[in-house]
Amino acid sequence: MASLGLKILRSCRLLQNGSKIPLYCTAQSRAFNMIYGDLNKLTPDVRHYVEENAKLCQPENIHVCDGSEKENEMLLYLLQRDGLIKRLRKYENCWLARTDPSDVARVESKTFMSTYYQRDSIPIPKTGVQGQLGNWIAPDDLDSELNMRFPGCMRGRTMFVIPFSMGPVGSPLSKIGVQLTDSAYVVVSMRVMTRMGAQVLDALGDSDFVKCLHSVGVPLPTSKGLVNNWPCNPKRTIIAHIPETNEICSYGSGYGGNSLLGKKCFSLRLGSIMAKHEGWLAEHMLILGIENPKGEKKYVAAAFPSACGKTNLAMMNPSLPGYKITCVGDDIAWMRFDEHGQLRAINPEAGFFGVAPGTSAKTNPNAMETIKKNTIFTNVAETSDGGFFWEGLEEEIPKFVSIKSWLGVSDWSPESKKNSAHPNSRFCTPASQCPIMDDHWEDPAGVPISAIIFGGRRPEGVPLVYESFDWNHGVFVGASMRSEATAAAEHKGKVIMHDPFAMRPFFGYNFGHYMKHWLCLKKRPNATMPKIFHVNWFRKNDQGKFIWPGFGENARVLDWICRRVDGEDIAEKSMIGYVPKPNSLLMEGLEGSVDMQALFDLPKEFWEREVKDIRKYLEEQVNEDVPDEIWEELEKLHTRVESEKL
Ligand code: OXD
Ligand code: MN
Repeated sequence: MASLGLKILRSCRLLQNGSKIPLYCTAQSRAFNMIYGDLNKLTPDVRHYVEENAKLCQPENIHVCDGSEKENEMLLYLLQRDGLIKRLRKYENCWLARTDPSDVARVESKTFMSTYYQRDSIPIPKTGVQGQLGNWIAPDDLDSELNMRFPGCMRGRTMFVIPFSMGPVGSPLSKIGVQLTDSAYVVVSMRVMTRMGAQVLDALGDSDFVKCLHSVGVPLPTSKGLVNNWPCNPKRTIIAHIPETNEICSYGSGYGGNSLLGKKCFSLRLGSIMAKHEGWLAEHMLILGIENPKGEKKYVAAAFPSACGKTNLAMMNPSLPGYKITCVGDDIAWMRFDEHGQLRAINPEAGFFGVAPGTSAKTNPNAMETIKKNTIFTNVAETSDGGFFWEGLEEEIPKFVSIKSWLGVSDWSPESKKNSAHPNSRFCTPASQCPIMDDHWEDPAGVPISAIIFGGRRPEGVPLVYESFDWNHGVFVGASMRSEATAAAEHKGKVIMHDPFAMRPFFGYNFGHYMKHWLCLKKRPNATMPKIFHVNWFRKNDQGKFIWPGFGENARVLDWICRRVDGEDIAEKSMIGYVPKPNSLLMEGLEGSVDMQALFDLPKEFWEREVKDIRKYLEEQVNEDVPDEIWEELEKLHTRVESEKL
C-alpha cells in the first residue's frame, strides 16, 4: 500500500522526471459513492486530482461542494447531528465547536517545507544551533511520512472537494486552489474564509490550481472513542508543503491554520514562493483605509505577529474626531506593483478567523457586531442563555447566566483557576458582515498602499512609532522584528521571540532569500516605494502598566504616518529612525495624560542589547544567507547607537 501512495502523491513530479507512472484512477475503478455534485463537471485536471486521491485515501463517499446555502445548511445539520457543533441560540445561525483539547493551535513543529535542496526552504543555522525559521523535509522522507498516513485515511468518511479562490473570483491578483478534506467542519469554515464553490471552477478553466489534501487522520470505524466528537490524530500530525508541485498535504489536525489550507499554508507559505517567482509580496499583514476630516484617504498594510491586535487595528473605531477607518483585511495581504509602479493590495481571504479572548465592545465593537450571525465559534465558553463567552466579556453578559467553559465545566466562574475559553479560541465570520468594510475591499485591482507598518509587543525600549530612513533600512526593521510569544501556536510563556516580518511561522522559503526579494523590489524601473514604519502599542512603565492607551487612540499614530507619507515636516532623526517631533502627534481629545517622555525614550543600553541580539540571531539563524545590505544596516544602527550620548 505504501508504494501505491507514494506513486499517487508524487505522480506529477515523477512524470516530469520521465518515469512511466501509470495513472491509476478511472471512473470504472472507483469504489466510492458520489453523494453530491458531479465529477463530470470538474476540469480534467481537477477530476484527476480528486480521483487519484480518492484511490489513495479510500473515502466511502465523494461530495463536490457548490458553495450553496442549501449545501451549507445540510452540512451544519450533519455536524450538529454528529455532536461536533451546537447552535448558539442567542444569535442568528451561530455555532459552537469544541475540539479535542489536544488539537487547539497551529503545530509549527510538525509543519514542513519539502524541496530537493534544504537551503531553498530554510537557512542552514550555525553549527550546533537549532533552526527557528521553519522545518525542511527531504522529498523522499516526506514520501514515506505521507505513505504511512494517507493510504486509507478517509475510510468510512466523505471526501469533500472544495474549489476555492484566494482573492475575488476572477481578479488577476487571485489564485485558485482545490482542497480535498474529510472534515465537514473544514468545509463550512472554508466557505466563510474563502470564495468557494461552483463559480470558482468556472473561473479556473484550464489553469493551474494549488492542490490541498487534508485528512483528520481518523478512518472509520475508530478504535478509540473521540473526545468532544472531534476527530484528530495529534500524535501523527503533519502539515507539508511541496512548492515544486504546488501541493499541501495536511494530516491529523482539524483546527485552524492546520486544516483551513487556504490561509497560512496557501496564502502565506506557498503564496510567498509564488510571489518571489512572480515579483510580488504575500505577507502576514492587515490592510486598512484611513480617511482624515479633509476627505483624504490612504491605505496602509501592517505586519504584526499573531495576537498583537491585528484584527482590532484593522477594525478600529478611531478616537480622533472626524477620522474614518475602513477594513480591507485583518491577516493576509497580497501586494503587487501595477503598471504605474503603484503597490496595490488585496486581501485574499473572505472572512476573519479571529482570536476571541480579549475581543469585546470596548476593544473591538465592529468585530462584536460582525460575529452576531453566520459565525462558527471554536473553543469559546458558552452561556446558559445560548450565548458565547470568553475572557474580556465579563462586563457584557447578563448577571443571571451561568457559564460552561470550553472544557465543558459547568458553572465556571472567574474565580476558577482555568480560563473559560481557550486562549486560541476563535470566531470564523464573514468579512462582508463587518460594519466598516471598505467599499473597495473586493476590488479586483486591489487598493493602493502608501505605507507599510511593522510592529510587535515590546514591553521595553521600543518607542510608539518610528519611520525607517529608507527602503533598505525598512527591510532591516522588518527583519529585526521581535514580539512576546503567542497562544496561536504551541509556544509557552511570555518570552520575547524574534519574528521577522511577522512571518517566522509562515515563510515558504529561506528567510535570507526572502530579505533579498524585498531588497530587490526597489530596483523595479518605475516603482514608487511605500515608506516603512515600526509601531509598538505595548510599551510598559516601571509599574508594569501600558503607557499608551491603544485601540482607537492608535489612529493618532496612523495619522502621523499618513502625514509623513505626504512629506510633512513632523519628524526628527533619532538613532533608530525618524521619530515624531515634539507635539506633532495629534492629541486632541485624548483622555488622561500620556507620559510621552517614557513612550519615546530610547535607552542606549537597551538598544546596545538589541543590536547584539539581532546580530546573534542573524548569525546563528540565517548564517550565510544574510544579504550584505542587511549587515550594512545593522552596522549603521550599531554605529548610531554607540555614538549616542548617555
Ligand atoms: C493566525 C495566526 O491564526 O497568525 O492568524 O496565528
Ligand atoms: Mn495571522
